[in-house]
Parts: sequence; structure tokens; C-alpha cells
Amino acid sequence: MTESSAPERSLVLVKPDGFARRLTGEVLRRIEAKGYALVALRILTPTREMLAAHYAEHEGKPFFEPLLEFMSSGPVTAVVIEGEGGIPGFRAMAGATNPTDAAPGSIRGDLGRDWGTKVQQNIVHGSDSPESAAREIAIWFPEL
Ligand code: DAT
Ligand code: MG
Repeated sequence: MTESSAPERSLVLVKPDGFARRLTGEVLRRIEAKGYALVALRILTPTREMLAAHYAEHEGKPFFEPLLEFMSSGPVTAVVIEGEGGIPGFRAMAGATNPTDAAPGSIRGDLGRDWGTKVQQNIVHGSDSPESAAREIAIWFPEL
């Protein structure tokens, strides 16, 4: 028997644009169809404090303030997903950051577009590394 790596967890957000467009179900459908498990889920309008922590790496960039304003503009669905390779796997499902560049077949490529806003509105967030996932899950699901 070959050893398998531990299942990893990733923090996924359906951002305010995706939530408002009723795309939460479509994103969850894709995650489940891919084979990842849903571990935890909540709907909330995030505070600026949560978002400043979540997006700390982007502080000082020109899109930081628009990003916090956009992300706190309405409800989001926060989800912890689990499965081997779930972190890069969901990043691949999400597609490129800029929805204009995101490949068809990806969430951002199929469902997103440029709306002419200061910050890209691209439907979903997904953790980019195990370290980011652990840090982000603690922000959105302190009980986990
Ligand atoms: P990702 O969400 O793909 O991990 P990121 O962490 O670099 O991308 O940026 C966080 C979010 O900020 C991203 O989802 C959309 C927005 N953003 C990133 N770069 C941007 C830019 N150059 N102009 C406008 N918005 C940007
Ligand atoms: Mg990122």
C-alpha cells in the first residue's frame, strides 16, 4: 500500500459579487462535483478588521482600500473545504485573478468579467498555500 498525504484544508470565499449574483450554489456544486468535502460554512458580512487581517499581504497596494470596501459591501459565504491537493486544486478551479484572463472552464472564466471597478470582482477567494489556509481559517472560523 502506498502512503497518501494528509487531506488539506483550504479557505474559500464566495465574495459579495458572487453572493449577490446567487452564485454560491454554483460554486459549492463545483467544489462537491470535484470531490472536495465541505467542512464548515457560514454566511456573514465581514468586518474591515477581518478583511485587513485576511488581506494583510496587500496593505499599501493601490487596490487595498477598494478591496476592503468591496469585500465588506455585503454578505459572503465562507467555506472550509478538504481533500488531498485541495489548495492548488481549488486555485485551478477558480482560475486567474483577472476574470478577463481566466480560462473558460474555471469559475472566474465562466462566471466573471471586468466590470470597470477599481478592484477586480472575481467571484471567489481560495487560499494560496498551507500557511495561508491555516491563517485564513483562523480568521473566518476561529472555532475550528
Ligand atoms: P487572488 O485572489 O487570485 O489570490 P490576489 O491575492 O493577488 O489574487 O489579490 C486579491 C484580490 O485583489 C483579487 O482577488 C482581486 C484584487 N486584485 C488583485 N490584483 C489586483 C489589481 N492589480 N487590480 C485590481 N484588483 C486586484
Ligand atoms: Mg490571494
